[in-house]
Amino acid sequence: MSALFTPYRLKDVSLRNRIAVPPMCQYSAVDGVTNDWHLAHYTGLARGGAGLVIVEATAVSPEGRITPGCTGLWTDEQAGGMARIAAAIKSAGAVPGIQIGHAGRKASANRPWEGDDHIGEDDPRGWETLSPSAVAFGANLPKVPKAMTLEDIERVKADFVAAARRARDAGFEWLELHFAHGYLAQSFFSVHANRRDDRYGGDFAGRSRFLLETLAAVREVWPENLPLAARFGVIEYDGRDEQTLAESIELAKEFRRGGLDLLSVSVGFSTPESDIPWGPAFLAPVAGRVRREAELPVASAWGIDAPENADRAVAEGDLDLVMVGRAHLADPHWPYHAAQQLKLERPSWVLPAPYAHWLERYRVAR
Ligand code: FNR
Ligand code: 531
Repeated sequence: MSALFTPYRLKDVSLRNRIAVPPMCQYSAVDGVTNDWHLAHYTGLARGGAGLVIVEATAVSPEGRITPGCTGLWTDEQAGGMARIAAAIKSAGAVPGIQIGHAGRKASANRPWEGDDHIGEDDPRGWETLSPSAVAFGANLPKVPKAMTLEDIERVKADFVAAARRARDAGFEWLELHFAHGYLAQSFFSVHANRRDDRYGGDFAGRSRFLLETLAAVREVWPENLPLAARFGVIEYDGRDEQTLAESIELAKEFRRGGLDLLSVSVGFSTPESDIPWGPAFLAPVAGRVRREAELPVASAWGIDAPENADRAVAEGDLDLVMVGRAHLADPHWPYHAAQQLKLERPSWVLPAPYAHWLERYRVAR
């Protein structure tokens, strides 16, 4: 029996298998509103057989968008578009999830295929960015952010809560807080970005405070019976890795005590001065360590696109869920093809019934 195709239950939500599509920005929205592209894209991914499909990083406020093309959840019109997407994902048999976040000092950028750099100072498409301190990321993102006041902090936490309410009302059954990838929340935790000398900076407790308070505020409005997850970069690969990982595991324990149901373990991306050991499934053992030491269910991504590696990560207890990102863009039916490769007895049944019946005896030559 394949571990990857074992159903998974968290709170009142049941996934048909351990495969999740991680959030992947499409940079294709206008004023944060989704369109036919998003509907087609997410429907196709859900139809491919994954248990969970998480909609892309969706900004809690206009200045929290990475690019002008990012989706948002600060208006009811945006929520209406998202409700159609949640329903479409569900109709294809996957659980609809969404990631909400704030891009912090990495906001106000051009789309990846249009430069992936900060929008120029004189360009009217750009906006002022926010971060714990007035320290730029550097490299392709040189813009110096505004250091957030205490009022800014309160407002952004309230924006997270409002977006979580809209996600709930739009029909999403899984919420992921984007606390990773060098965006606002990760910046509060990171010594590379946070130079504050008030209660939101300094020691471990100070640098954790924004994340824990945001979690607590969202937990108040997100239904108790539905999973609340967070994506967090537990390691930076900046030469301080053992120390960062030890702190991250302590934070993961605090997340658990604060009502988090699952941690999506990722990389911090808080500094351009990192040396990431890109390679197949390079983060899975790190995620396994977090899972065991923090005693929290985990998901993780990064190059886990060979079905055998995905299956092993679950079987050996490193991951509860395997996030398969770019491989899903190349092949939206990745789960079906993985089921074939792992020699499941009836791989077709990974797909929704209207497809599965007709493919029962049909094996695509690969
Ligand atoms: C991403 N990634 C990403 N991560 C995230 O937390 N929120 C997001 O919205 C996005 N957006 C995004 C867009 C695109 C086009 C890519 C390729 C990636 C990271 C993604 O979720 C995943 O972690 C990585 O792609 C690594 O997993 P794979 O692709 O190696 O399976
Ligand atoms: C990070 C990434 C780095 C290298 C390869 C793939 C992905 N992501 C982070 C994303 C945006 C796109 C780049 C988010 O978390 C929103």
